[in-house]
Amino acid sequence: MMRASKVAAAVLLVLGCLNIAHAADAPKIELRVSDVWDDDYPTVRALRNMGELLSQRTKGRITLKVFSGGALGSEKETIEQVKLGALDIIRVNSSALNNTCPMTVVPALPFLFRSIDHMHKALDGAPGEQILKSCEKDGFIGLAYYDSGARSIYAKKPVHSIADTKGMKIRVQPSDMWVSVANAMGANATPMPLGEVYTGLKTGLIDAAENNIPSYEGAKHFEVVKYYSKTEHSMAPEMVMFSAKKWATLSKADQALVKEAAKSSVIQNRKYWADRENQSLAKVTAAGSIIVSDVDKKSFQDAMGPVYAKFVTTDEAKALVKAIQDVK
Ligand code: GTR
Repeated sequence: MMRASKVAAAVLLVLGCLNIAHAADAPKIELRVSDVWDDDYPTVRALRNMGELLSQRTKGRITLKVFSGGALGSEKETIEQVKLGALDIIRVNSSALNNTCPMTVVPALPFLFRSIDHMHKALDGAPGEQILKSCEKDGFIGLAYYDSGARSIYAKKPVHSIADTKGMKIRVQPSDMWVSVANAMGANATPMPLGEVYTGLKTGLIDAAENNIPSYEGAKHFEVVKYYSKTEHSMAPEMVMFSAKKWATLSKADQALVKEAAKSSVIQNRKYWADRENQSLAKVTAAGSIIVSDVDKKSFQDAMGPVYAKFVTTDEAKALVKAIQDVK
């Protein structure tokens, strides 16, 4: 017995050494990730956490290089790079993927989620996984969702009901679904990248935009338009997506490490997000922004039928919408 266990221990020791030697020999992997936001934004902070965790768990073998502030291009441009395998990871809003991975339309749909809590439950559960998985055929391995709160309209005038958005030139994200949302509001949709919105508002090319408070603040749009009206028409989440081309070159064990690190950064992201929402609100109100809470949301919600009719057409999309609505 003694002898057998000694032999087993010796075998384990040798195997262990081989394993360490293997890990030490394995080539270092530097993954590049892009985000349009600056270093202090909740999404970028969470990506850094993901990177720290990866390098801790691999003793520096896998690292994450974060390109913040849109250094590698707009969301549309970096989505293309990831598809081609020229860039490893992107953190973009789900809406930016709408035209590329059709199922990402669902979590961006107007008035789909009843609350932030409902959104978290749906995305943490089976519907969220299904959407991430659906993008594989389009060239992306979905890793995680980050928070993005609720999106509302901001303009030079208050918006109390859908009557106020009639004829407004609203900037939307480059997504056919979003053009349809603005049209359903009676507005003229102007799709453009985030980086052009400040000038667009300043020059009058557009009258309005829509986003969450941290984006309204972070992109300095509050300096140009003062009325932020809480239409809360969408809770389109942020998504962290890995290039399927690059993914195929990683070992199964490394794939699992990357997935785990991304998932665990979600927890930090939610804390950063809650803090940032408060800070951004304080900053914009101190600068003179007026938050309009007296909004007839129902007038907007009632007008969204055509959006659902146009974009929730397949059995898969219909079932997904229902599965999300059924999440308690
Ligand atoms: C923000 C999001 C960005 C970008 C932006 C936009 O909320 O964090 O990734 O998609 O919205 O409206 O373009």
